[in-house]
Amino acid sequence: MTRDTSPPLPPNGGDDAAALSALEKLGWQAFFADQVVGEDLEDTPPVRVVEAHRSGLRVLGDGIDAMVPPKLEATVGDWVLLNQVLPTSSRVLERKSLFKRRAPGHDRSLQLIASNTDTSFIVTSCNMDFNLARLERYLALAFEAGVTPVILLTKPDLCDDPAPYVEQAQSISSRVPVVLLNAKSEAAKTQLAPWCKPGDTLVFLGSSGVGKSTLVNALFGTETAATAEIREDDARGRHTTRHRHMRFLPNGCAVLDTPGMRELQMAEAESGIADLFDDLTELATQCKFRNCAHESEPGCAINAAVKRGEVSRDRLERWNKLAAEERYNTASLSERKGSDKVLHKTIRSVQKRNKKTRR
Ligand SMILES: Nc1nc2c(ncn2[C@@H]2O[C@H](COP(=O)(O)OP(=O)(O)O)[C@@H](O)[C@H]2O)c(=O)[nH]1
Ligand SMILES: [Mg+2]
Ligand SMILES: [Zn+2]
Repeated sequence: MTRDTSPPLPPNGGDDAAALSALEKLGWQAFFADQVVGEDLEDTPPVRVVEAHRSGLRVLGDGIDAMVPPKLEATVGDWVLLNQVLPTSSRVLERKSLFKRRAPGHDRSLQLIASNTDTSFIVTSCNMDFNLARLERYLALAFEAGVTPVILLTKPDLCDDPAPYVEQAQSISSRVPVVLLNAKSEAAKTQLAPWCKPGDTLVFLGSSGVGKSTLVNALFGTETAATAEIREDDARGRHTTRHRHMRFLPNGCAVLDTPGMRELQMAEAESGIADLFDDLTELATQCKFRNCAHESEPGCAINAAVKRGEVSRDRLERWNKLAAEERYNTASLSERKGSDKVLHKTIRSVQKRNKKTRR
């Protein structure tokens, strides 16, 4: 594994940095300070999780740089009151936001991706990576997390006409800004500046190869984040992002780079999906049947809107699919947590319905 050993904090001395305390430079805010009383601060100093590895979590605080064994239920971005005697018993402070997905594979557990982020950059390129359904997945999870999403469209310089990509991305939701940017250009840093506020935490999400690390490097004006272009010393392979890694701009803005996620399964994201597809959620309240599946039921307000050309059938199908997957995964998660007969029944009925609607 490639380990970036560069110091994540900017050196002292910059104008911005000088005014901030060590914790503020890591993104410490009143929201977290309010959860801590005086004695806590002395016995269990606050630290932030800045890296997640299989072997554990790297935490940073005022004069602290330590590894905590992976047993602690925390993720990158979390603020933790570090129990220096028994690190795995440290207290994780309440989160401002949490980006999570269903873990890949058959484990049926949740994977925590990033916490306490303010803005999530959903990165895709003006090429084959661009996929509306996948963007909608990221956006639903971001809405669920309580994080402001922004779509970043990279590699406009490698495509004949980026306009159709921009149009499609803009069609997803009027509430999600779309920024077209060449990640390798000087302009990239300026284009992202509106979101790089002191104390805020940004996360870059998206498939492998879309330019997340290149954008992180653009923000820092350095080449410290591993991008696919750079060869590893031992020439074993390409130098790409292998783990989630948070670094800090001189103004106290935290930036989290992540490796590409191949699978992005919905779980516990019902309100995020409802939020992203708020027009359809609203229309559904006018369907004749409360449990309308918006397929071939009589009196379906959504299908009527599709017939009138007001709603795209593809979008309706993507929403139905996402919502069904969410229900299934959430039910099986709850089942895993505590076996419950009602939930068994829900899972079976969703499975049955999925079978019926599979074409
Ligand atoms: N021409 C061009 N190349 C880009 C752009 N964004 C990223 N790249 C290149 O795409 C490759 C993958 O970028 P990287 O940042 O490692 O992607 P990541 O996997 O998302 O972190 C690198 O060779 C970058 O130089 C862009 O906007 N334009
Ligand atoms: Mg990367
Ligand atoms: Zn309906």
